[in-house]
Amino acid sequence: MTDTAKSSVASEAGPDGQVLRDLYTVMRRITSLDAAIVKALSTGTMATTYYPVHGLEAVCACIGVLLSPEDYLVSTYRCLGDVVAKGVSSREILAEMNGRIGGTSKGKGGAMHMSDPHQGLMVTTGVVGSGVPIANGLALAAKLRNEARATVVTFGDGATSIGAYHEGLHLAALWNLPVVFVCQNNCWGEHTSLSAYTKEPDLAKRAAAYAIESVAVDGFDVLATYRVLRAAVERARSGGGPTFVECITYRLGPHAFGNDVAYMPADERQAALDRDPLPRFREALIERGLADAAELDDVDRRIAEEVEGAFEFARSSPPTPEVELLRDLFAGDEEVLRR
Ligand SMILES: Cc1ncc(C[n+]2csc(CCOP(=O)(O)OP(=O)(O)O)c2C)c(N)n1
Ligand SMILES: [Mg+2]
Repeated sequence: MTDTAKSSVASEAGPDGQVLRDLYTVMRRITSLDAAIVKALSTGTMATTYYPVHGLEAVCACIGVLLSPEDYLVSTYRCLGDVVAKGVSSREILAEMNGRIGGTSKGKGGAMHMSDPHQGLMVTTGVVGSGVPIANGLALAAKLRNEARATVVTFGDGATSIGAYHEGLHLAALWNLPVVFVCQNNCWGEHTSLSAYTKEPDLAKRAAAYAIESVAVDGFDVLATYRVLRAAVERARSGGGPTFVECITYRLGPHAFGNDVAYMPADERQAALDRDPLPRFREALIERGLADAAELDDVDRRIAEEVEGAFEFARSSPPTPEVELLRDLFAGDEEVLRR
């Protein structure tokens, strides 16, 4: 573990013990599910397009622990961590990814289009950058209704070169919207590195040009990320307006399941793997006496069982029947179907 990681656990009055345990639990749930999905795809027991999330778990867990079901979240195709963190059950996630009726959208959305409005998970979208204006709309609605809820939108570093993103930041600043823009900077847009596709890789600096409070944080450092995101969510809830948070991480796997990683500099990737957020967090918690190994092993065991049970559930949930294809498309569609 690096000194930076140690000091961020040791210094400053951080979150209490329960929050630390919650962060660990959510991170473990994300990484276990991600690894189990990759294994199921590798062995052919599951078939879907999948964008692995290893490397994002600390950022996602912080968002999840900070938000309540009343707060909104808008995410992308690389959404597993966000969806888990927002409280959607592993069972429903896997059923959705497998096209089963027991999924969050009755199996009709699939891996890239998960939503669960009851948990505040409003949209996940495959269109890069499109979550930003959607989040603005949700935040504007909350503002007009005087609701103290925050809207968080996550997107990749590549999205910061999309037009809708810039229009969205501009408008959010102008209207002082209660939204938190969380850039999950994994240093890659598909197979192109951040430094190769933009002249200004300091994404927080670019966002600040819209007169938005902007901050960059090490997204592998759980507690630093938690502190920054907590301030941003509180600012949104209390009418302080939007915040841009650049969480600097690294994509520890391929862009999509099945892609190779040969184009990624091996030493750069290895250096990132050496900073793998969950093992470092676990070590820091134990070293600082904030949790003991047996307690964390229990969490790991419980989650391993949960993930296994979720696969069972997904397998036993019936495939989505054809009659469902025309349902849930438009408001009042039940009536249309009866005609
Ligand atoms: C508007 C649009 N343009 C192009 C694509 C194709 N595409 C899919 S993923 C991706 C990379 C986006 O990179 P980034 O925003 O950094 O997200 P990451 O995949 O790294 O999480 C691209 C270009 C798309 N889905 N939508
Ligand atoms: Mg990226």
